[in-house]
Amino acid sequence: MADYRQMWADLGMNLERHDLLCDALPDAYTETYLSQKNRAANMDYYDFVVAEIHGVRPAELLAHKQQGGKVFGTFCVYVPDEVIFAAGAIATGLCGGSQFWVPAGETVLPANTCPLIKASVGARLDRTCPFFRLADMFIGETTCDGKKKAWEILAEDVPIHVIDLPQTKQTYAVEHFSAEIRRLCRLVAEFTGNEITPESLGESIKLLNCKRRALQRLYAARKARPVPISGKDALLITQIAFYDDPARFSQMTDKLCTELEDRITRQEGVFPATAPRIMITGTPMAIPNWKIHDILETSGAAVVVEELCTGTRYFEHLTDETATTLEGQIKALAERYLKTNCACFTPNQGRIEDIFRLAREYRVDGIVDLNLQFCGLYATEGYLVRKALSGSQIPVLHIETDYSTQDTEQIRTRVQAFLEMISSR
Ligand code: BJ8
Repeated sequence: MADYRQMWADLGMNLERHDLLCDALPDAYTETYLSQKNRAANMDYYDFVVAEIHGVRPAELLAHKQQGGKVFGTFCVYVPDEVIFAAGAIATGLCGGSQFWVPAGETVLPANTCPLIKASVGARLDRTCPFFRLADMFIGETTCDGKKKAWEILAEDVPIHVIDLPQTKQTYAVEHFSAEIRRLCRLVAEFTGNEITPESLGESIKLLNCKRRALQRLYAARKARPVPISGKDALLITQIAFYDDPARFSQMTDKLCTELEDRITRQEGVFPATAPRIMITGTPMAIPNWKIHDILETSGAAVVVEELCTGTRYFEHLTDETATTLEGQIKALAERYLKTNCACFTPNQGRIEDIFRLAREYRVDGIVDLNLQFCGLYATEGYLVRKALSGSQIPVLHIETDYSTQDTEQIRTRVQAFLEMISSR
């Protein structure tokens, strides 16, 4: 990575601790990613993004701020980034996926909080992530109890706006969420000093739809047998989508997809065509959480789809682009976002239908039902998911884990037994 120490110091980061974090990443990335065989050549863009993870993009955000622009940090796929971009600001995902930040999170949160929340709060308090320093305002949401309370703690340190997400799919939820998007429009316009117009919102709706279409194309390539890209690489691309420049990301991902489609024509895969095809469903995997994909794929499986927020929930639905008034666009956004099926909704039958549909579309041989430790929402909904799947022919493995590596070998043993069982069917 080029020398960004002055930028990090100016952002008030703890450079000594940050060095420790930077020291660990190259080895972990080489071992997990660069050691993969037969990767697509166009993965070099994403390798570059990771190599420069605390440099290039933060420097772009800083340049935007120096020209008077604002940066908003977000934590959930229900936050309508369109509103932020429509005001000439930049949205960047902030969810923490590293064990490195968990201890700092635990200084203010109960230890039995999910690692995603602990790492997200810890990344801010630890002062070792430039994205958490650069964001002028954080946007939270009322999805789970742990997050709701975490916003109050973060608010002691950084301005935060909380979106009240309805947790029902009843028709009145669209009205409620539309009101919340309207409230966000007012706040963002006031904070940036830039009016949101039907033209600017229309443009940002197209911009983010374009990013979602690129991800849809990427995932469509994963339906092929043999699969032309590893699950690990696809996960990385989705993680990067949360904070890269959306137009550049779409362009680079389309370029990669062209290569993948050529591979499909040549029947060229990263794994043998006989590798068991696995879907992962459950809690999101924020960068750099690659643990379960790595265990599965170094044990002989091919992860072909993720029913996760770092997966299909992020991009499957597009926003209707035809509305020409702010009211029409806000309603279109509310309708689009409420199609996402997070376990914080009740009932959440749509997620189970998604799992069955994705299993068919991606021709999966087995499902890993993944839960981040202490996520009560997904752990509880897991009962309903497994019960629904028990009536199907698809084997399911339930895994509960955190960000540490302590249980890696134990999980590997269970994964190997699961894959053997699938192969012997
Ligand atoms: S839409 S999954 S990104 S809330 S894992 S913090 S739910 S205790 S991340 Fe999520 Fe939005 Fe839902 Fe997706 Fe809470 Fe569970 Fe932790 Fe979670």
